[in-house]
Amino acid sequence: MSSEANNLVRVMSPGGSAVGDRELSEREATALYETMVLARTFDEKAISLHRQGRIGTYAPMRGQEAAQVGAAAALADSDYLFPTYRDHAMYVQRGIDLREVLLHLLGDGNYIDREDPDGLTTFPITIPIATQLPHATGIGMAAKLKGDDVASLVSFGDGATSEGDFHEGLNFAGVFQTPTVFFCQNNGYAISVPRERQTASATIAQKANAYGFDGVRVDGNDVFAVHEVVSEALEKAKNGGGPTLIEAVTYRRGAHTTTDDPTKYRDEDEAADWLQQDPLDRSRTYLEEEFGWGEEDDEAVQQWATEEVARAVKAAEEHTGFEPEEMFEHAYSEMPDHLRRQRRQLVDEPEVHH
Ligand SMILES: Cc1ncc(C[n+]2csc(CCOP(=O)(O)OP(=O)(O)O)c2C)c(N)n1
Ligand SMILES: [Mg+2]
Repeated sequence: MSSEANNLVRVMSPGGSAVGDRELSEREATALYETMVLARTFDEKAISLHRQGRIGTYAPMRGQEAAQVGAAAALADSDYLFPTYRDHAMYVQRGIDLREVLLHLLGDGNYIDREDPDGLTTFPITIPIATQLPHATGIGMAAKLKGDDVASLVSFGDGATSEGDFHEGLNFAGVFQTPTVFFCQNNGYAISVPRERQTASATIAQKANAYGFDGVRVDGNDVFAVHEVVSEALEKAKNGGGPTLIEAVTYRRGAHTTTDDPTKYRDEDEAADWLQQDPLDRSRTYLEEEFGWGEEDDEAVQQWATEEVARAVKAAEEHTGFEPEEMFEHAYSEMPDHLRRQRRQLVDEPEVHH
């Protein structure tokens, strides 16, 4: 069965720039674009900081800004977000200080608000693939039992759909109708493995059929379309309609991480084709046509983004407060004995353990 023949799979705006049923205001549309510019500026800076040896390995998101910003912008502050190691644009949209994101890349911290860890709604990144899916289902289940008017959104890649945790997360969500949005960024690759080698399914969205809920396939380089379908899925989840699987079709323009070389396994023409679908170019064209957006507007946004990123880098590099024993915090409400012991050893004998 092809994706188009599957009536649970809806293809939004292939190649176009649909805004969906509800028109976004000029302010809303511009804000999405501005956030994408900030995210890309951060991405470029992070790559050069890695090249200079100032941060550790970094996973670039160039090309995926629309998917990440569009999805995160649809969330209410009280909704839960479970991102991956590539989702820095989601953090940007969520209003997490870029200094905090950089501190993590410097080896200090995990974006958890130290003042208010109990108020956590934006979770730290997960590097083990797909482990965050059952978490998002579980927290959705808890919200449902408590009667809270919130949903959870979990982001993951095409490669994550081959993991057992993907099945467990979606199966449980379908059976218990949890208010969870499964947001897959199909960026064409899992490191060097192309999407065609990942699954024999025609689409990722159609996998939702097997779990008894809706799958939606959306143009992941159209920030407005992504925002629209994620908003609909969140609304449905909060109204008791259960989970949705969204496949945002996009492309990882850069390397898997700063330690990867995609020229070893990827065709240059393919990347050139996707360049025509650049999410920033597309939404800028929309702003130009709809709202008379001009070159000066764009320069002002770029300047703001450059300054914001420079401020964050300076603040992060000035930070000297790293306490190694903090790695034991935030995992348990009551720290288990074995961790208490390890923490004490680290504090008492730093010369042995640091
Ligand atoms: C459980 C687990 N297995 C393997 C890895 C190694 N690994 C890191 S990234 C990655 C590919 C993931 O691809 P995808 O889900 O498509 O996400 P993308 O990197 O494209 O954003 C793999 C296999 C891992 N981190 N965790
Ligand atoms: Mg991928």
